[in-house]
Order: sequence, then structure tokens, then C-alpha cells
Amino acid sequence: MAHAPVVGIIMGSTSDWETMRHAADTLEALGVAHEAKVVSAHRTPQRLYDYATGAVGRGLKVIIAGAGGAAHLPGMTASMTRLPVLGVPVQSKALDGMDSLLSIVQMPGGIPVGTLAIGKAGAINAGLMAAGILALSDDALAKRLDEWRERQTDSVANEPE
Ligand code: RP5
Repeated sequence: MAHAPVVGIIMGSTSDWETMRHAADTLEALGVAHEAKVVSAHRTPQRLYDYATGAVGRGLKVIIAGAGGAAHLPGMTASMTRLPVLGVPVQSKALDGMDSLLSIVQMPGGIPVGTLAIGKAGAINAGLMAAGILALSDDALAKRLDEWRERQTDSVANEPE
């Protein structure tokens, strides 16, 4: 049987998956059990409420939330759970993701969202940061994360080709 997910990846739209799949791929590479769901703060508010309030009880440890434009998903999620929420600003068409970034990063004091970079880099790093948080209490994962980082270091060329 597959392991129960400990990281929940949520996104405001299926159109965000192109970005958010990089968080899923990163967690997959590190052997971290995760799930991916479409949960929109604006279009499916009840689904968001149910997801955020049920997250602790279902055994999730970290939530990665990606959204674009008026990106309220990470902040609203964080308002309803004490789990660490990592926000990924999706690169929007109209404003290139600056709207997403500012919507996610400017949380009022009291409700934190750990905001990553816009787009693919942010999604990858959200996966790595979620793994890093979990590795604090999981030695086997800590070893896999160290090895992943070593492989990355070894893959960097000394000179351009
Ligand atoms: C946001 O609106 C989503 O997170 C997405 O980035 C953006 C556009 O959504 P679609 O119109 O492509 O469904 O809620």
C-alpha cells in the first residue's frame, strides 16, 4: 500500500499544474509521500475550508500552495491550519507573476506563509523546503536530501561547454 501523504500540494487551477508538478517531481525524487489537488480560494471556497481544516487530522505535515493572479490560496490556507504553508507564486499572463508574488508574500503578522520564487524555481524549492522540514525528524529522508544536494553539486560543470 502506498504511504499516506505527508505533503499536500494544492493549486488554484489545473492551469497551475504545469508549474506545481515541479514540486511534486521534487518530492517524488526524494521519496516523500505527497498528494496534489486543485483547491481554489475563489471558485471552490468550501473545498478550501474542508482541505485546510482537515489537513492536520489527515496526517499532513506541510502544505505547498500555488496560485496565480489574486493569489489568496496560500494565505487563506494558512489562516485555517497551523501546518507550515509554503506559497508558490504562479507566473501569470497579465502581470508575469508579480501580482501572484505580492498577493502571497504580504501576509499580515500572525499568519505566516513561506513564500518562494515565482514559477518553476519556486515550485522546486518548495518541494526541497518541505523535504528539509520533514528531514528534521526523519533521518532517512535527511540522508536522501543530503545525497540529492551532493548530486546537484557534482553535476555543475567547471567550464561552460
Ligand atoms: C488562479 O487564477 C489560479 O491559481 C490560476 O493561476 C489563475 C488562472 O486560473 P484559470 O483561469 O487558468 O483557471 O486562481
